Order: sequence, then C-alpha cells, then structure tokens
Amino acid sequence: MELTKEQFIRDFKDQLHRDFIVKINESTDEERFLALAHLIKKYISTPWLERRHDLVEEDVKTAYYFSIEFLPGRMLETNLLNLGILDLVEDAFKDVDVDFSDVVNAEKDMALGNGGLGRLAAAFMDSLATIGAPGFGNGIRYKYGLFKQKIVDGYQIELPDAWLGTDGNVWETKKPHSAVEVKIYGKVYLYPNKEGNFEPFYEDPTILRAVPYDIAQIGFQNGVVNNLRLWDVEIPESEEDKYRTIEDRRKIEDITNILYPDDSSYEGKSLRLIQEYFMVSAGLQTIIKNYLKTGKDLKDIHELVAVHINDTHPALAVPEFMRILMDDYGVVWEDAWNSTVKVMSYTNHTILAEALEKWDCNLFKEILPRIYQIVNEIDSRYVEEVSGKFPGKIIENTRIIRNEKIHMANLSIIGGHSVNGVAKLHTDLLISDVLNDFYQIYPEKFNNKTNGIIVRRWSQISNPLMSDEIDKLIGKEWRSDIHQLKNLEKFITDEKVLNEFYEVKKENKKKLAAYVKETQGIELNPDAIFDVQVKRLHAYKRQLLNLLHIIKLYWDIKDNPDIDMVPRVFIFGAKAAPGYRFAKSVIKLINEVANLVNNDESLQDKLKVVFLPNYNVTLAELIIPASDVSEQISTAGKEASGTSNMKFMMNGAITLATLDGANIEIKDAVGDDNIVIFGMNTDEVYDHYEKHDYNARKLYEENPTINRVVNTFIDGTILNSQSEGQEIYDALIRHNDEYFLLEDFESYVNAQKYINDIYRDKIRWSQMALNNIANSGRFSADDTIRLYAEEIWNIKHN
Ligand code: Z15
Repeated sequence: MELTKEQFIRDFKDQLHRDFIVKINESTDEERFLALAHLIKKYISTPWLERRHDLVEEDVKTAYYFSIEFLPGRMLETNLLNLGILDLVEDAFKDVDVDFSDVVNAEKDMALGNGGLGRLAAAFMDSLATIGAPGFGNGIRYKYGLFKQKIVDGYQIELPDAWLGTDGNVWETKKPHSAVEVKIYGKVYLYPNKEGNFEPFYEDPTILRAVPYDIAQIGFQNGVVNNLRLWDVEIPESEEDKYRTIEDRRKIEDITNILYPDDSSYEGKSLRLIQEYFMVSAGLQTIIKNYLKTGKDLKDIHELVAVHINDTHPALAVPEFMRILMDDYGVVWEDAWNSTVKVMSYTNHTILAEALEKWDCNLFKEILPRIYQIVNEIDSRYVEEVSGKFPGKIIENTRIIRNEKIHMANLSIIGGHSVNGVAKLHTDLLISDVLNDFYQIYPEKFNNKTNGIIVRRWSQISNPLMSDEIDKLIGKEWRSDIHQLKNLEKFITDEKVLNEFYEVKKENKKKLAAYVKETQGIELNPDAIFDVQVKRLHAYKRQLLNLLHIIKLYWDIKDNPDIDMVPRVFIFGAKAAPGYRFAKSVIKLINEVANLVNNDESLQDKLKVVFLPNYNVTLAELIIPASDVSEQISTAGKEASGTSNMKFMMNGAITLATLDGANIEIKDAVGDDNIVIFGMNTDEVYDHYEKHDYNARKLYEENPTINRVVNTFIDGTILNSQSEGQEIYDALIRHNDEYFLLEDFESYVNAQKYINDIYRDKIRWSQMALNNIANSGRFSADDTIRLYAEEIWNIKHN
C-alpha cells in the first residue's frame, strides 16, 4: 500500500489519542500494539469489505476451508509485512523512540490449534490470499486456546489460555447480523408433503445461535483481503426463557469454550461432536445463503462453491449440506447428492489408527437425529451402488456405518470427489495400505498435496539476520519470489560467505541462549551444537529415542571425562495431551535427565539438556533460527508429513531424520550429502508387522549399550522419577517397544556421531546449511495451495 513514514506516524499518533487518550511516549506497549492493530484494520477495511461483494457479483467460484483448528500465532508482523509496510513501521518507531519488538511482544499468541494440522490451516489462509485465490476459512472461536504449559518439579501443568482477555481479539470483527441458528438434540419426524418429499418436524430441539467473528487474511503485497470466519455460540433471544439457571446457560456456552487438546488422537466426547456440527452447520448455511444471492439454481451450486474438509473433524459437512439442500430448500436427493460430492473434498492427515474418528451411533443419533437419518441413507445407497461390483469384504470395510459406529473418514471419502495425503510417502501409504479398499473403488479421487510453510514468516519475520545476509548476496527479490533462494548455491564454495552464515547462526544461538538463561537459569555455550526437537509429545515422534541417546552420551562422558566431542545442547519443546500418561512421563524424564546432566560439573559443559515450557508458534520463531540440528526421528511411516522439518531446513539446520513423511522430499531437495538419514524405512517397519518378529527384550539383553541406557530408567541414577522411569522401562521391554526405538538406536547413535564429526569441519557444515537454505523454497505453502486451487477446488488464482 501507498504510505509515507510521516503519514504513518501521524495516523498512529491519532489512533493512540483516540483509542486511549494518550501521547505516544506515555503509552504502554499494549496500547501501542492495539492502536497499531486498529490502524491496520482501518487501512484494509475497504478491500476487506469489497472482497465478498465482488465475488458474489462476478460469479467467482470460492473455496471454503473448514477446519476445527486454526493456529496463526501472532499476526502483527505478518499483517504489516503483507501490507508492505513492515520496514516503514519499524523505521517510524525508531524515529519516535519506541522499541518495535516490545510492541510485537505485547501480542498474545493466537493458539486455536494443537500442532501441525492447525498451523497448516492458518498457513493456507495466508497463502490463499497471497495467490489471490477466493478462499475463506471456517472454524470455531474458542474462548480458551491450547492450554499454557508450565513445568513444576519436572511435571507438565496445564493452565487455561485466556487469550481473549476482557476485550476480545483485536483482529476480529463481530458480525451479529450474520448470525444463524443451529439445531441439536430433540426428536425428528418425517412427514410426506404435497410434492411427495419428506419434511422433517423437530420436537423439542436445542436451538443455538451461531455468531460469526471475522478475521482479515491479508495477501502478500497484492491488495487482496480474504476472510477467516470463526463462530461463537449464544442463546437465541427467543429461547432465553428455557434457561433458568447459570448452570443451564453454561451448558450452551461450553460449546465454544475449549479446544480439545489432543493431537493425532481423539476422544469420543459428545461436546466435541456438537462443536463439529455447530461450525459445519453455521458455515454451510451461510455459504448457501450467499450463493442464492447470485440468483442461480441450487442444483448448480458446485459450480461456484467448494468446501474443504480438513481432516475428518468437519466431515459432517457432507450430511449437513444434504440436509440444508433438501429440508430447507426442497432439492431432491439425487440433485443434492450430485452437488455434494462435487462440492466436498477431504485431506487425510494421519494413518494412526487411534486418530481415525468414529462416533458411536447412539450418541450420534441423540445429538444429531436428522443428520443420523441422512447418514444412514447415504450408507445404504452406497452399499447398494457398490454391491455386486466389489467383494463383500471391501464393501464392509468402506461403508460408513459398521459395528454401531459412524466412520468419519469413510463419510468424507464417499461424500466428496477428492482425498489427498500430505506428503508423497503418506499418500502412497494411504493408497497401498490404509485406504486401499477405497482406492479400488475410487482411484480417481486420490491425490497428493505435500504440505508447505509460510516461507515469509520462517525467514523474513523470524530470522532477520539471515534474511539480511541473503539480501546482500542475491538481492531482495527472494522475499517475494522464494524460488530465487536457489541462487544461493553459487556461494557454496565461498568461504567468506559460509563464515558469515555461520556467524549469523551464532548470533541467533546467543539470542536463544539469553532467553534460556533468563527463563530457565541455564547457561548455554553458543559454540555447542544446538540440537532441537520441538513438536507435540507423542510416542511415534520418539522424543524418547532422543533421550536414550542423551543418556548414552552421559555415560560416555562419565566413563571417559576426556572424551573428544563437540559440546552439545539438547533442546526440547513439547506439550502432552492432558490425558496422555506416557507422554507426560517422557516430559518428566526429560526434565529429570536435564537436572542430572546440567548439575554435574564432571561433564564440563559437554552436555546440556533444556526443556523449554509452553512451546508455541511464537517460541518456534525464536528457537528454529537458532538450531543446528533438526530432529525428525519418527518411526518410518508414522509422521504423515511434518512441517517444522521444512522450517528448520529453511533456517539452515541440518535434518537428522528417518525416511518418513516430508523428510523424504527434503532429502530429494538437498541431496543425500546434505541431510543425515538413519533407521528403518517403512518397508522394514511393515516387515516386522507382517512377521511379528520384533523382539525388544532380545536387543536389550544382547546389546550392552542398550542394556545400560535402558537400565538407567530404573536403577536410581535419575532422581525423583521412579514410577515414570518404570513406566518407560515397561513400554520398551515388557510391551515390546511399539515404535522400534531399540532397533533404530544403534543407527541413530551412529548418525549422531557423524553429526559430531562434520560439525568440526566448519566449512563442510556451513555448506550443508547453505544448501538447505537454498533448496527450501520448494516447501512454500503458496505453491501447495496453488495445487489445491487447480487440482481440487478448480478456483482461479494469480
Ligand atoms: C495433526 O496435527 C496432524 C495429524 C492429525 O491427524 C491431527 Cl488430528 C493433528 C499432523 C500430522 O501429524 C503431521 O505429520 C502433519 O504434518 C500435519 O498434521 C499437517 O498435515
């Protein structure tokens, strides 16, 4: 946008005066942040307003991304950057003597998501606007985001994340005029009407008022502003008399109160099902109303509307779309079904069995009586359609209702025209294994869309030092055209350049070290290797394998204090789902091993372990630029894609990885010499499943190193963690090590030795790092979303 620094300063002072009746030098950082956010909203109000109108008037097909999670983190810097005024504002703040980073830090981290899935959804919002595509988000305005994690005596403590404060979210705008009603519970009777259709009659439903809050999604320097719509629940005025007590009212308010804190697993709680239906119904009702403003026929709605189902959580979009078309607008089943399948598409994010969403029929029927009827009908018609064409076994495995459960993935696949995985390997496994039965029936529906990241956030915003260095070498164009990073390869043998990147990394490590010192009281040596594993705590991600290696190093140094090794700092950040016992025990053990190691002077600072509490997007922006080693060590076949792996790569960390998820594509991008791969591949893992021949106890008994390391959990070496240590021991030895840590251990140790050796060769290491940066452009979410736009949604873009 066109703006001079002087004009901006005037606007900003005005805004502060009006909002808070305060002068700039007397204002707090909080006030400055709010005023700046208000000013941004003012700057974008016109394009934001016009966007929806334009799309309706010009009959432009629009995609709606339905997701139960959106995880944007902070939005101030992204918004300024995308408006094209980040540098100008930083400069202006210098002129008026305000520390811009303090203003940035006044913003709360918007954490309406758990991890990768939610962050991806937020990234896609940015990318849709950036490629100028008509794409809107639809989700829930949770009052509390993902819990805040504290560590007390080594244990995870969960505190509520009251991110809305008392004044709400500064980026949102409440739209009460666009409220709609959503019905749950009650009974439904179908009566035939004059036209021979069935009309539902609802007896005693609970009626909810869904009120939207809109958040602008600003495209990167292109004048486009899309919308993310999050729904909150209220009691409709007409229903108020029904709620006599605070307790009664609270039952309703609870619906949008909390984000379920499980990542890659699910709890069959009725409140969650209500959340899913609530956002889906409100969103679809609005979409259909807007469509009707074009004056077109409802049976052609697929020509102007695409709805994306992000994982199975919004899968009720399929029957709800049918319901609205039929019950509210009288469309006949066949036409409604034709449109539904063309409108809907679905992304699968995991093959873990515990994450595949299934709902008990009785619970489902009680909460969603009409939707239950429709799901039954979809299921019967599906069975009818495929009967005689496919083996009974395949039909049984793919139908929606089976063993009194509703299979949400099956509903999403049958009810849509596209199913995609999130990395090449993941999609291959869906096709060859998990969804193979569906692949036999609908091969044409399957496609891959490898995940991506907002490259601007993970370079320009979070790593300004590296970005300035890149500017010096290849100019500034890479900031708007990420593929130009490839030009950095020219400098791969330029020792001066390599040294400069090394120094940039060191500066970033010093900043992280200062934070660690301040928050944890632990001193870190910036010349040590910063070895980082940050992600949700999950058995399949194998934080425990990392810890086994740390314990091995501990014994190595204890046995031989003169051991020649590059000092190593192991950094963890991870939240455990509150009900996930094993995950919590691993956190406890990491913290107790940290105590053991950090307080043992005989280790001479060769080894440090840091667990950083409350890992979130904001903390990631500090940690990732300061990392030397990126730990991506999941059991092969288990991590659908991973996305932090891409962020680390972009910041010049070396990936230490199994051949899993997008790690494989990172390896393809950088070449075998610029990544460190270890462990079993997927075939070898599957081989164990087939042959049932894995024997963890044998490895434990026959390999002295493994024996000693595993015993450390139960021999009293690690203090204050007897029961957790026993639990971990049992998982590994008595329950046969479900994720093959012990089998991969030796190969992991060797890979770590190799890391140690090449780090000594500063030039070699820096070459690897630079190669990673230069090839990270291929993981831009802008490119990923372009493929969604072209191959799944058929929407236009720039
Ligand atoms: C989640 O964050 C992911 C998958 C899920 O099924 C759920 Cl419920 C949450 C993650 C994957 O584990 C990760 O590999 C992937 O990169 C990410 O989704 C985005 O696709």
